[in-house]
Amino acid sequence: MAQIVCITGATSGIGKATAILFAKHGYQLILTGRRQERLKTLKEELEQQFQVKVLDLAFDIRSNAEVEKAFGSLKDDWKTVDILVNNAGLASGLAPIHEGKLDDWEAMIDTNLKGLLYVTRCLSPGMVARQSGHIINVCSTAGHEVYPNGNVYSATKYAVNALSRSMRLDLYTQGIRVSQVSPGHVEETEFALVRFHGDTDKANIYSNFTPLKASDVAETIYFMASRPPHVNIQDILIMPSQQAGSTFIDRSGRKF
Ligand code: NDP
Ligand code: 8X3
Repeated sequence: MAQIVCITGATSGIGKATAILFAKHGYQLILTGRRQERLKTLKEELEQQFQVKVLDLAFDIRSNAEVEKAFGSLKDDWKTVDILVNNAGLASGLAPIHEGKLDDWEAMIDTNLKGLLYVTRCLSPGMVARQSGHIINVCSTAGHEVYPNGNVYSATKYAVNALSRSMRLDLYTQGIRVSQVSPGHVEETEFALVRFHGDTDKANIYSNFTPLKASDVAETIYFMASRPPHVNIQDILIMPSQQAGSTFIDRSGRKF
């Protein structure tokens, strides 16, 4: 039977690219996000193109009640999730700490941190019972270094980094792998548009250098997931060639 991978935040960007790649490799997929129509369209496309089974679960990851309802409703043939990719997340706003908006802070903390915890709490007991599984968290360069105005987004990604490391300590004796990918700037996502609340001018941050593509991060996730069982990749920090840190970006043009 095909392995089951659950990817949160599969309606766009890195999550969608990861879904496509795992489908290409024949995995059974549970795809989540709030935008139900997008999930349905992606499900139909992947089922048709790759002859794989796809289950679409539309819910808001910020609500533990919705998370528990969605995963509590899984039929037997969907219950044994082998790989969980905790990808859903966002940056909301880019402001100094004294001007930050509470709604932005709460959206980031509730999604990037609490949402990741809710889903992990739902799916990890099954992995422990089966003594098998792999959790892959999508962190960021922002989980390794801070930058001006990135304050709360960075704080949530530092928390993801801490959780990846502590989950690993909790689960390594249970036959469960825990990995993390930490990307720099990634285009073919809605990340910048979401960060700047739909302002396309402000979100135009990729035109003067060549960032990573969502598919580059998807390939990294797939690489970690497809290592032999005795190999646990702890973290892959991946940046565009024109980026050498959160605040070091060669913006002299798209070189690649
Ligand atoms: P996108 O905005 O393209 O994708 C974000 C995904 O998260 C969407 O599918 C969205 O689905 C989902 N999501 C957001 N909020 C919620 C919610 N409340 N409930 C359920 N799902 C939610 O951005 P990316 O692909 O770039 O982001 C994916 C991850 O990668 C994030 O964790 C981000 O922090 C991280 N990252 C991104 C980088 C970049 O430069 N793009 C760099 C480093 C890390 P929907 O809106 O349908 O709910
Ligand atoms: C996304 C990359 O630099 O905007 O995590 O924080 S950054």
